[in-house]
Amino acid sequence: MKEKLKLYLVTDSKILKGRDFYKCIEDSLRGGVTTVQLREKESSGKEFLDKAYKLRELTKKYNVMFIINDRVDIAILVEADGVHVGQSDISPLEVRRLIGSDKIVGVSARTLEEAIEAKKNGADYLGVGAMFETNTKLDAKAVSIDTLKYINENIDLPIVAIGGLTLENIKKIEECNIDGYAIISAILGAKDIYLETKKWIK
Ligand code: TZP
Ligand code: MG
Repeated sequence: MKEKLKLYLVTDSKILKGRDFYKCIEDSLRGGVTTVQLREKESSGKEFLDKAYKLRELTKKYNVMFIINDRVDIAILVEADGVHVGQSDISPLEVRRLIGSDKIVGVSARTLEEAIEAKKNGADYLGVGAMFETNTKLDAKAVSIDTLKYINENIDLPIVAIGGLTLENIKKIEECNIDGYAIISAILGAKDIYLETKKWIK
């Protein structure tokens, strides 16, 4: 599980500026991302389901974990590996009741209290952020590096950091010893997604 969280790509087709969605995601898979989360805030249900079926196939081909943001129904339909929910979404407990004990539930947390609650409610991993300034999620609230470290030291769950991560600024959070980096723009905004992903893997 920890291995699979190392380089966690979150999708947002807006960042692709018209480039082909599947080609871009496949470039990142060839480059070595270890998880793909389908997160398309502007897709209709129909578009989201279509993308989910196609990414399920692609992630299988590359033996990569496939997580769906929010839409438990779609995760069940396409047999995704799991679901990721935030603090204002349905509780991890309810997600678990729907998707079953063999699937993965990821939860966003910004404080130790939220992290403790998420673990109590059956979370398998946590996403913590936004660590740095981001233009991708406009309502993202900042989390300090000290808080990331504090959560990681006090919670026995794998943790991925998210929010404005770049190859430069991740040096600032290396000391926190977390399990992975979750990224949108630093990979999907790159001109050559394949080469950029390889740089992250390195
Ligand atoms: N949650 C907190 S920040 C964020 C999400 C989904 C956006 C991350 O995108 P980027 O482009 O890597 O900053
Ligand atoms: Mg959500």
